[in-house]
Amino acid sequence: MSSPDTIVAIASAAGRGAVGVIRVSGPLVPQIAIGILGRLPIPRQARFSRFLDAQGASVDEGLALYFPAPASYTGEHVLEIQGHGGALIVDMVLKRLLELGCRMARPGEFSERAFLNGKIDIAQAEAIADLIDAGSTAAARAAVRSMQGEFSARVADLKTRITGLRAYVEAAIDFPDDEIDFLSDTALRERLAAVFLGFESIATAARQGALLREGLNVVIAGKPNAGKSSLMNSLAGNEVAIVTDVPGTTRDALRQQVHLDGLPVNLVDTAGLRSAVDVIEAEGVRRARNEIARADRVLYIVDAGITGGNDSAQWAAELAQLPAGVPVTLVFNKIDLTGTPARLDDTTDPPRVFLSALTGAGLPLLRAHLQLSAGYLKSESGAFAARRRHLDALRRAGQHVQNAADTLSSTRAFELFAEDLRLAQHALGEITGEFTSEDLLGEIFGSFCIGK
Ligand SMILES: Nc1nc2c(ncn2[C@@H]2O[C@H](COP(=O)(O)OP(=O)(O)OP(=O)(O)O)[C@@H](O)[C@H]2O)c(=O)[nH]1
Ligand SMILES: [Mg+2]
Repeated sequence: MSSPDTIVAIASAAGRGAVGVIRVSGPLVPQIAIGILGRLPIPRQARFSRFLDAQGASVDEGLALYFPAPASYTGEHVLEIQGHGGALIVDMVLKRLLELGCRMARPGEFSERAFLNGKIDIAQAEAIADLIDAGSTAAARAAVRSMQGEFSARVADLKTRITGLRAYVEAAIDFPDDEIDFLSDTALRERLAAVFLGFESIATAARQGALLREGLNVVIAGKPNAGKSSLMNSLAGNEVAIVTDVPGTTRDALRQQVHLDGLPVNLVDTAGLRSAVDVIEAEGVRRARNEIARADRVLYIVDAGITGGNDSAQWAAELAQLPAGVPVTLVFNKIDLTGTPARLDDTTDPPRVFLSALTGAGLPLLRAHLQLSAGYLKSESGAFAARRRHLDALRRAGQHVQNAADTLSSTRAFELFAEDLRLAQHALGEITGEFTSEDLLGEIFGSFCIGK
């Protein structure tokens, strides 16, 4: 295998700053350090140095830090140079480093090398990016937990338990004469129960983390004039959307993020659904339908001032028009006109909320309902910075374990049981990156900032 390139990137933010940080990683680092500093710094000690050009004249001066492999972020030799933060001066130092044999790093390439050298797993790498992008303190705390490997350790623990279960059953397959009756085997059932329990607790924490990271996408939809924009404004706490009594006021999909006790909710107000009167509105309705199809939850607004909330014939037909599989909450708005009290009924399908966007009555009920239906726990203790990719892998792994359990109780086909467990392990391995495609790696690291 050929040795990797030595890569360089500006690690501090672009533009003017007090300090400009440049990072170099790769096999050429020792000779590059001598080239630019005149000597190799003592490992892991900050040293004041001049940064020299090809003629030996100072370009800038500052601190230099040398981390010999493998005790560095990337696992390779790393040199970090901290000079003055002017755009031009940082660029001059960078040019010198390129002359000395580095090439510019791609986004996330330092972290990718850390992954390839076994310093971090994929879930940790993703958490680093999530930490940098965190939009709230709760999300940042969840990212730190994942970055420090708590999420990966829990996944690994689950995998170990499944391995144990597999070994237990495979031993029985190898010795068929021993006639073990698995159905009455309490040790086996206890192991299986422990695996299910492990899935449950990790999935709760991961779902929580994904919610903190990505937020809940809530689309407000319904007939023109139902009060969608009014609801958007009262949830957002300011006049984001234009409200008029003219049906068809909203055309574009309007976005606003709000936080419900730390839960980020991405609200989308949409054009009223009807046969549009002109091409602009028709485009608005098309966009509204697109948003609805992608929503985590649709708030379908019905004007209770017209229907009183009782005319189910009307909105039942409208609901049937929505794409199947998107969770819906029916919101009866304008209860100030009907005199009905604010109310939440989540025993019905879909659940119903009676409120007034105008007076604000019932809004706390709607907020609580959104948190609850998303599975959000107000205390974010133990959440991981999970992504949908992780939730998806957890769900598939859990399904395989469920299949395995079903097989065991119905057919006693141990080979199938063991195979399902193997598939579960494989799905879990996708989270930490044991089984990853080039494409996935490109996608994950490509979204990093340069220099990370
Ligand atoms: N009395 C009362 N009027 C409301 C309430 N909510 C909205 N309205 C009124 O209903 C009319 C339509 O409100 P909008 O919020 O613009 O309705 P919309 O669903 O966004 O309408 P389009 O954008 O045209 O689809 C306005 O005159 C609002 O003032 C409410 O809770 N009570
Ligand atoms: Mg509107």
